[in-house]
Amino acid sequence: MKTVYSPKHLGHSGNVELIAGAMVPAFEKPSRAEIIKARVESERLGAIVAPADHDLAWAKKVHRADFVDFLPTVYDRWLAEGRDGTAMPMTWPTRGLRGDVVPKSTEALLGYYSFDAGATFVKGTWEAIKSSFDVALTAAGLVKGGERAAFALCRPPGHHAGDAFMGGYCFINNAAVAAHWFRENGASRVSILDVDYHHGNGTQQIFYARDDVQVINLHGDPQVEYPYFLGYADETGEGAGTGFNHNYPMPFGTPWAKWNEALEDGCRRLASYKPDIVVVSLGVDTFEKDPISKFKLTSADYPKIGKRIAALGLPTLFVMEGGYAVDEIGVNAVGVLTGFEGA
Ligand code: SP5
Ligand code: ZN
Repeated sequence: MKTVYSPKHLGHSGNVELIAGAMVPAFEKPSRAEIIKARVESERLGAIVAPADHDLAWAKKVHRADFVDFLPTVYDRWLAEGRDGTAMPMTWPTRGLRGDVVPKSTEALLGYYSFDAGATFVKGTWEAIKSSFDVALTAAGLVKGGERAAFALCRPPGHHAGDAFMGGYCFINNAAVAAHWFRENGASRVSILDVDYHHGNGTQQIFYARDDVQVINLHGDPQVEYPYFLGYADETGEGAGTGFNHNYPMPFGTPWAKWNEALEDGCRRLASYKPDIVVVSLGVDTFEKDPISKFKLTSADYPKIGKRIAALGLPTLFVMEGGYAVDEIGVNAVGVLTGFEGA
């Protein structure tokens, strides 16, 4: 399969993050995508192609226009207010505060448009966000054009970003943009299978009331794992979307055998929905050595994920999400793809 990749992600670099009470270099860093790209090359997965420029109108189909329009302005505004370094929010309009006012300060707007402090900006961040969006839509175009599968090597990731909020290293929800694009380009139904360790709260929120995009999420139990406030098993959709959202929260320490039971059940539900396309939110932070996660998958398990997805027999778009064990991220992410190809 082809991989779509842009070097523009490299400008989203040098960010710091606040984790467990300490400021540290961000776990979501450029070497992640570079190591995956190198593994795509050494495994000869297929050609690596550059993305084409796409209109942000496609982002505005799943995100609020004012949110999308804010993103390119953030870092210049941050500098204009006399700051430098990593731009991040530190105040949020939670219960008891005014959710209806739109302040002027950049820090306040960052809080207005986010749910945590994890989506941070440096000078090259917007260009990286835009390139990641272009990568997803270019890869979607390959699948629409008849390829069995394509790999969108997106960075930054997207699945925590909702209609008008960023967070968790995510800004534009690349998988959601692609899924909606498929809907407007010939697909009647699209399934999103999110195998990242963290619940894809943004993806769930975007499609929660829709019956034309099914969302299946396998993840750490939100009672004890980020993003904490969404991803419970009783969240099954609302209105027309009732019955089209499925969550599989799992405890710390979950090994392949248990995780695979959830994958099987998710794939069974997916197949019975009879989608025209599958979009896989591909995170490999389920890995046993992931520095911020607590599942126990091994490198040998990732090809099995790909093989199971291939058995669905559907056109498939893989969209890169998380995975922070950088030394093994190439082996694990590309392992899913070679497992898919070999099946
Ligand atoms: C795309 C993606 O994978 N985003 C993940 C964002 C996670 N951010 C919060 C992580 C909190 C981890 N807490 C455990 C700390 C262990 N030292
Ligand atoms: Zn994750």
